Amino acid sequence: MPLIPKSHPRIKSLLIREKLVKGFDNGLVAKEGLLAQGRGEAFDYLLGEKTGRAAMNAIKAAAAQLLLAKTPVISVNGNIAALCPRQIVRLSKQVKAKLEVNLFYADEKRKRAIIRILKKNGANKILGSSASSSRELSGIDSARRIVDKDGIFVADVVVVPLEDGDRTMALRNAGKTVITFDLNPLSRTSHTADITIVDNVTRSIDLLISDCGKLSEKTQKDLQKIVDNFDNRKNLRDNVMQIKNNLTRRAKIA
Ligand code: PTJ
Repeated sequence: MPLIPKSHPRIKSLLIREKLVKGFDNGLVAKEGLLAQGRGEAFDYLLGEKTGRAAMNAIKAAAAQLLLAKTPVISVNGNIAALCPRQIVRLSKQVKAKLEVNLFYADEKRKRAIIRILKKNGANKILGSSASSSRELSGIDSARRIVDKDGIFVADVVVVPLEDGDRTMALRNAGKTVITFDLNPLSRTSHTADITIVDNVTRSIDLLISDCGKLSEKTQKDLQKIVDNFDNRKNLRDNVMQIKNNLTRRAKIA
């Protein structure tokens, strides 16, 4: 008998949680990563556990921005490696983005496990493990400041899923365009990034891959128009309204 019956009404959420627990057991996820997942789950619940219109708009803008990028990099942490390694590798190939492992809770053993899982899912080269090519981002004290000279250090666009506010700010200050996935529309990261996808990364990563495919035939001018028409502040407000409307509806039926 499986521990989580298929008939459970919250099966999807419980299976995502299982991925994190398995990722922790396999040395990919930091202990704190389990807590981050819990925080994300709470916001996901308030958002209605679906990809809303605001998130769809952010996904489209992110796809356009990635297709316009010259030197894009996807930053991979423990939670992402556990939740969606196959999709992250697929996205990197689709938009020719480099992959770089960058951890908040620095741990060489965990970094090696993350590199292994990315390779198992088809990645050829993963940056972030060579001491000789490391450089420091200024403006942050955490281990996230250590980046690769051929990756995040020279990137024009950086995708930082489940990020902390300090590095998002440091990346912005270094002149980079930042795309993030963050279920919390109130977080510092959400407000500091150029494009914030307020959605569970496990849902929106496939939609981002799909939008990158759909937009790949567009001209640079058309792609730039999509990016220019996107307003992150407004999009975050729309996400907060989505939560407010959900709560209002629930308050009526509670
Ligand atoms: O592997 P490491 O050492 O780099 O550490 C990674 C974590 C995630 C532990 C680290 O970056 C961290 O402490 O993150 P936070 O600040 O706890 O979480 C970042 C944001 O991610 C929070 O606002 C959460 O709501 C959000 N979040 C959590 N799970 C998801 C999520 N957003 C989208 N999809 C999720 N599945």
